[in-house]
Amino acid sequence: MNSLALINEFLGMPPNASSHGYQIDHIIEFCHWFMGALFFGWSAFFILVLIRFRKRRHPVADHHGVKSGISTHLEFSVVLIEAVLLLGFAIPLWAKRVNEFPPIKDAILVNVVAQQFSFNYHLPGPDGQFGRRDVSFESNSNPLGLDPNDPAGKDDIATLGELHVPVNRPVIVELSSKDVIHDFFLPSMRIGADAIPGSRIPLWFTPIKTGTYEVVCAQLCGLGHYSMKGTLVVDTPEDYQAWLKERAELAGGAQNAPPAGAPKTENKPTAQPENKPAAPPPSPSPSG
Ligand SMILES: [Cu+2]
Repeated sequence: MNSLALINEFLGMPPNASSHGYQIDHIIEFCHWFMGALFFGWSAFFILVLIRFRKRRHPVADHHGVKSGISTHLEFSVVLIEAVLLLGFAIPLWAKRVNEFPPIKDAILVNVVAQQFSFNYHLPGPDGQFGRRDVSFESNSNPLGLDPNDPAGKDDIATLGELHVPVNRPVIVELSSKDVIHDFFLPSMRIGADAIPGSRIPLWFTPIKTGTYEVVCAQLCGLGHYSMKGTLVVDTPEDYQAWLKERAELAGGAQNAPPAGAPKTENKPTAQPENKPAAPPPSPSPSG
């Protein structure tokens, strides 16, 4: 990190830990310095105007104002430059990042299912196949709604609150929600997306540093929103295999039993959604 980038750290951004995060940090760093320059520029102009057009020097107002067209040309140029930046650079770069996914065979696939107020993680297990999920199977002991009759789901791994991924491998996440709009946000990975009920939203990132990182919900999703935090652990490949093995063993002996991830997570989910009405039903009130 160069010294110019210290402005991001000073303003509270956690250090980047993903392969694409440096590009995001550069643009944020540029914006911070640019906004700083604009702030000083406009402040100086404001002070200049206060002095130049003070009442003592101009006791009577001038009702004709500026005659030259220079401000119109300037404004038009600013609009043109901003349109080029947005349409020529920002949108194509964003589209590239959002549309071009890494090959699935190299990636770790995870389904993230958000609910009030925790994140469930669903991994395909050794067979590489996700088991079928259906809302009719959802219960406190089966928060993902895994179909117990689907053979592809027998070895699936389900955890709550804590996800492990190996370092230097792309992670492709498919995001969904069981109740309201949440947002799966990984500040250190410089990635996040809204989890919208009824939608499956893909996102991807490649962690490049081992460690333990915060996962937060970035949409105000209810009373327990503040507690909707999780952990992302980026492991070495060996540690990741050990974790997978441990989870697979737990899952193998735990069909129709409590979810594998429940006992060992750091954050405590406050409640399962079944027990917690999201909002009181609207009651008809007499009018007049
Ligand atoms: Cu949330």
